[in-house]
Amino acid sequence: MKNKICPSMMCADIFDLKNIVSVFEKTNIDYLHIDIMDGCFVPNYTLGTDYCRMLKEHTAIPLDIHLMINEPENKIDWFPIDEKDYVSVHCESTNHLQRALSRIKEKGAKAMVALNPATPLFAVENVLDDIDAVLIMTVNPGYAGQKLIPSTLKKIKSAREFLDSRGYKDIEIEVDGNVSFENAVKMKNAGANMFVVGSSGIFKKEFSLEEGIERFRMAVKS
Ligand code: S6P
Ligand code: MG
Repeated sequence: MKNKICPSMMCADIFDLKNIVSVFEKTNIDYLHIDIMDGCFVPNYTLGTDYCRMLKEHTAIPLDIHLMINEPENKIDWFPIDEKDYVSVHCESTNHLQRALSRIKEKGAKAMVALNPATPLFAVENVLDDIDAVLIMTVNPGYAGQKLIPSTLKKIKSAREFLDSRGYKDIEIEVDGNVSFENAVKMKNAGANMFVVGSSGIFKKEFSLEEGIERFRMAVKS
């Protein structure tokens, strides 16, 4: 499965956004990962619907919208999404997971279920026909700059085996949280192919964004 790089836009300097997005275009970044938080499902606020709209108007890079909000099924329409985009919903955030996923599909976008570190894999068992990817959170959602929860590496491996054994080899696995160069290699070996890269990956003072992307690509290259 193709490795995909999804920079976490909450880690991008908002005052330098134009340049950053232009680097992403030149380096063929796969998705822009946008964290949407509501202060209820997670204890923070980050980016919002207008931010998504502005990015969508400015660039053709597809969006990877990570909804960390309660009752996402009632809010899918708020986002500017089409068939190129991914939207993930947390199974812990709704009593109506299948409804949320089918609303994403109705808009033509790709649907992903996100799992908190403590949530078992079988939470996705009954929606495998409704999804294109599973997002394994490797930290508890809410903040950038956290440390990897080691047990999540095993969970990525189990997720790949779980999906393959049920005949869903095409369902992708995204990882989010402390995806450093070093951790990304372990995550990739465990079965992940979509990498959310933030402050511990490509956004560092020690090297340029271009260099960070190049180094990341080299790290996860088979
Ligand atoms: C966390 C959020 C993530 C972070 C990303 C930051 O709730 O979903 O997308 O923005 O993990 O990356 P890092 O390298 O600082 O952990
Ligand atoms: Mg995220």
